[in-house]
Amino acid sequence: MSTEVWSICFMCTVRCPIRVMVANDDVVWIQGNPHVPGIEGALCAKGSAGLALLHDHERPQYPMIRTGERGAGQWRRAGWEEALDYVADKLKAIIQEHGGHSVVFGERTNLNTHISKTFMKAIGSPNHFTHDALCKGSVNTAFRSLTGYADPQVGVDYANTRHIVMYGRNIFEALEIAPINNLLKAMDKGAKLTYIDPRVSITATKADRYWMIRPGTDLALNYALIHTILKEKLYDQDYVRRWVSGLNELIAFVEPYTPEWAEAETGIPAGEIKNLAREMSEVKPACVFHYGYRGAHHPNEIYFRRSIIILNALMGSIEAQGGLFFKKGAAAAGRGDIGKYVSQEFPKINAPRFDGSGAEAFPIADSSHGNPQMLAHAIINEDPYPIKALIANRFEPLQSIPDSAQVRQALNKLDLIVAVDINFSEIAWYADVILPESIYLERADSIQMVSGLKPSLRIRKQAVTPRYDTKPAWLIWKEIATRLELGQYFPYETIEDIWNFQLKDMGVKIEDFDAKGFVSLTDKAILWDRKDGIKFKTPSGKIEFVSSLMEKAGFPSFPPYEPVAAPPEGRFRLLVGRCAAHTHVSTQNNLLLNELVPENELWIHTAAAAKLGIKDGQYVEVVSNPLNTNGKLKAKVTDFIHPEAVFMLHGFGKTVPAQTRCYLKGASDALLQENISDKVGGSPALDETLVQVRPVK
Ligand SMILES: Nc1nc2c(c(=O)[nH]1)N[C@H]1C(S)=C(S)[C@@H](COP(=O)(O)OP(=O)(O)OC[C@H]3O[C@@H](n4cnc5c(=O)[nH]c(N)nc54)[C@H](O)[C@@H]3O)O[C@H]1N2
Ligand SMILES: Nc1nc2c(c(=O)[nH]1)N[C@H]1C(S)=C(S)[C@@H](COP(=O)(O)OP(=O)(O)OC[C@H]3O[C@@H](n4cnc5c(=O)[nH]c(N)nc54)[C@H](O)[C@@H]3O)O[C@H]1N2
Ligand code: SF4
Ligand SMILES: [Mo]
Repeated sequence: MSTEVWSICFMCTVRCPIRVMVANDDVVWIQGNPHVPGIEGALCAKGSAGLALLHDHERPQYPMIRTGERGAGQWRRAGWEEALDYVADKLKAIIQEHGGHSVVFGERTNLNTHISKTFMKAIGSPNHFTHDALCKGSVNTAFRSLTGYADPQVGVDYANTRHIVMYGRNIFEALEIAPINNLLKAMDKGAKLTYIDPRVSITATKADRYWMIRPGTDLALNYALIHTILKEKLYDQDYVRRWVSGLNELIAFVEPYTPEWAEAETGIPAGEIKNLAREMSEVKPACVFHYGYRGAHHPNEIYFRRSIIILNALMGSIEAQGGLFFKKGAAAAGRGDIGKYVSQEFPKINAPRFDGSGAEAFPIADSSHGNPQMLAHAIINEDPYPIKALIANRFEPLQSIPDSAQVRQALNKLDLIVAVDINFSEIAWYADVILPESIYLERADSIQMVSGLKPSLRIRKQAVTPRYDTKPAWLIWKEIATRLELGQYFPYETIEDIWNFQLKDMGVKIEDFDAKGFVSLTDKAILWDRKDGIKFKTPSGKIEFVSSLMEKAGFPSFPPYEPVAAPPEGRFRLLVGRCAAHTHVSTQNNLLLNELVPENELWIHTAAAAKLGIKDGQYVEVVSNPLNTNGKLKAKVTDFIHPEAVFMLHGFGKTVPAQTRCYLKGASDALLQENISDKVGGSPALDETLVQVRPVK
């Protein structure tokens, strides 16, 4: 007999709701939550491989304290009391001597982020950062510059769209279950997909129209689309009149950017560009120019993402059925807010952030997330002050921040590195202390508020007893804080205490989750009235084509387009991305997923490979500059990539021997990438580095 436990998958960050079947304290089956629209029982390969993670012996099984050199892999087993005392004693000394701000805490946003942030506020540090800037910081800034909302507050109505345009949004590989199911249903009903990427991804193969664009030139394409839409009056005139400011400035700006001009820059025929503009106009406002998820390709990213949002505004598709919508939260459903410990009163923190977020380096980037790409610079140069400790919780600075050799060198200057992880990641192996977290199937976490057209709450309950001597992170932070005499900010003992605190103003009880694993806060989709009710949060209350946020900070809304030069002979633009079988840097050692995709390959165009004497399947070496020579990986010689580019999957080239299945397999993109940022939007440009490729004899 098995029992049903409602939970939330965490094999990747999408957090699909799941139904876990448990027998004899073991997981026997995982599927998507059948009651949740869009999920309907479905799970991806990574979600199914949660079983292999649970039973994996190659993950940290107890707290460990380093005994040898950093990264040398010499450890001693510690009990929890000893390991937590060790961390607390070191932190106490560091905070006393250098102040709370000398401690930096990096994490991938998760259900307990409100508790991690509480920990940092309690110790007096402004330096909590998330992965967001590395992911979609420029999309965030672009949205704020136009609408006053950040990108997580915006969603796509895939189910009702009639035409969706995706720029490198490789949704069928870099996947999210509900959006894909909804998009496929819409496509069955006749919705069109236009896909633009220098590489023929799986999404390209499913599209109605595919354009192999010259890398880095999407902005030129969009200016030409806008030019056509304005010239042929293809836009939603009522919507634009009511909701947009700055149309005249846009008209004047795009005047020179004709489709013929864009053809030369992008390689896409002018007639095709005009056709797309007309087709989108025919189905407006039920159409989407997708703003992207992992947004940071090139340094002009902010203007590219703004141009996408401007196209949606012209189509009237912002807050429209089949278009984009603003996600509604508890308040819109007439409920009180979900409780967050971080909303307590804390002593004031006067120190600036370590990463220039919201300050000189990145004046308009979202400082609630920070800019982790500044970590190495800040440590090495003690700019703006010395940093002494890093806590990495579910975050991998040694694979997720460009130029990882520099990051590794910088981290070695620290007095303390603590890793809270479920894997022997590169950062765990380089840390002074590993505090192993129980995996998602072994722990319960804070309740998730899911904003959307129909806001709801979801729950992760504990499915099974931890296989090893591990703990949930929400308990780890409380335990360390208590040792620092800051326990008053963590007024809970159990997960039920946390849940009750979160739900106290919502009119929802824990039992309400029992039947379906989620609680809907409303029956009806909440869309604002397009005539008069859209609540844009810009100073003007409109979509600001000329952005007050940007102009105030001294950034022009419409700088002239800067042409993208082709790489010099013998060099290629290094593009990176994901595959359906892996999550970023987390799953390469998973028994099942490793079998599906054991290493990464280098996609290279047939003609370029021939010139270099490289054959399909042969090992090559990729070099970005003399310092960052990387490991070898196999060449995939193909016509399905633009000749100016090469491509590799992110997350390989790992150097931790304890992960035997992925040890030294493939190459690491982070080692090759230069740390070049979009200074306005806030994200590092992950596809900007130029590399050379050599056959390995
Ligand atoms: N399986 C799986 N799914 C995931 C994730 C995962 O790790 N694994 N992670 C999730 C997360 S956090 C994110 S951010 C999303 C990422 O979702 P995506 O951004 O859709 O995914 P990537 O794989 O990064 O794809 C980037 C694509 O952009 C293309 N590209 C590069 N340069 C250019 C250019 O100049 N123009 C255009 N048009 N295209 C370009 C690349 O060739 C590549 O195909 O995926 C999410 N879903
Ligand atoms: N070079 C390069 N850098 C990139 C990208 C790229 O394509 N190339 N992509 C960018 C993008 S889009 C993103 S979203 C970020 C993602 O960057 P990260 O957040 O660093 O990557 P993840 O693979 O999601 O996971 C990070 C760590 O979390 C651990 N982990 C997984 N589950 C748990 C858990 O339940 N508890 C704890 N405590 N730890 C856990 C994993 O073992 C791993 O060490 O990287 C960005 N940086
Ligand atoms: S997309 Fe897959 S791995 Fe990610 S949460 Fe959903 S089921 Fe899990
Ligand atoms: Mo991401």
